[in-house]
Amino acid sequence: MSVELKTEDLSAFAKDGYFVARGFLSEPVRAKLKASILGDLEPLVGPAELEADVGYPGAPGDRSAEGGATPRRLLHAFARSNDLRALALHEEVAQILAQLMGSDQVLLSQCHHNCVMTKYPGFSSATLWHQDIRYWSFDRPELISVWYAVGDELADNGALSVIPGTHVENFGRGRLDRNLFLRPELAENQGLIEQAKVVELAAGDALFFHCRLFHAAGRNLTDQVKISPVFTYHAQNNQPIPETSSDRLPSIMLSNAT
Ligand SMILES: O=C(O)CCC(=O)C(=O)O
Repeated sequence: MSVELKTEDLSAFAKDGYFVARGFLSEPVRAKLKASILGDLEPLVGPAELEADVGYPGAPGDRSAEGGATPRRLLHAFARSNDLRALALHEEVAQILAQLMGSDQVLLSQCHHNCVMTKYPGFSSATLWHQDIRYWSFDRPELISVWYAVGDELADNGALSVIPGTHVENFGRGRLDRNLFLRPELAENQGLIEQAKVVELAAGDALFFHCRLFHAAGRNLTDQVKISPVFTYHAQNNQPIPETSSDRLPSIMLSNAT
């Protein structure tokens, strides 16, 4: 059955750079996914990135510090399990992306995101304001990521915040620091950050967001781990630039995008 995006979701995505598909995963699918991901976390099945590796605010100083073994991302999500593979290739996602991209040939990138983001109590870090496209190299900066809430995502466990509309604005290089995060000390950036909204998600929701949308997230201050699979997609007519990090692995064509 073909999914028709609601007009308000299409307009929200065009105007704000994101929209949330509420209750996207059924309870049995969500529960099975959670069990499969937890199985890869305890004990940790690599490849994985640790909090100590990213060095974001709040992360342990290095792998030998207290909490130094805390995972931050389970990498290569698509290749990890049948549950994650089915999620990455989800037929309804393909149909929604086809409408958002105006193309019925949609591909999953294996090079970007394609991971399960984790936020552990105690040793998680915050992510500063950034656009995902900053390190990605494609013909056009027009990729879309889908972020799934396996459990509830609220401000106190590190839910994403976004600055609506930033996916269509241009930002001079001077507004960003050496790692291409927004420089919070600049008055013009402060005005922008004041417009931020927390995107609260309930377990099973899916957030679709543009690769130029500025977003950030806080630490997990609760006592439960937060786990969020994230996949990124591009249209067939928007290819990775050869020999860049975006071209390390082949993209996977989704079927049933129409
Ligand atoms: O969960 C977070 O801290 C945000 C992660 C994020 O935005 C990213 O890795 O691009």
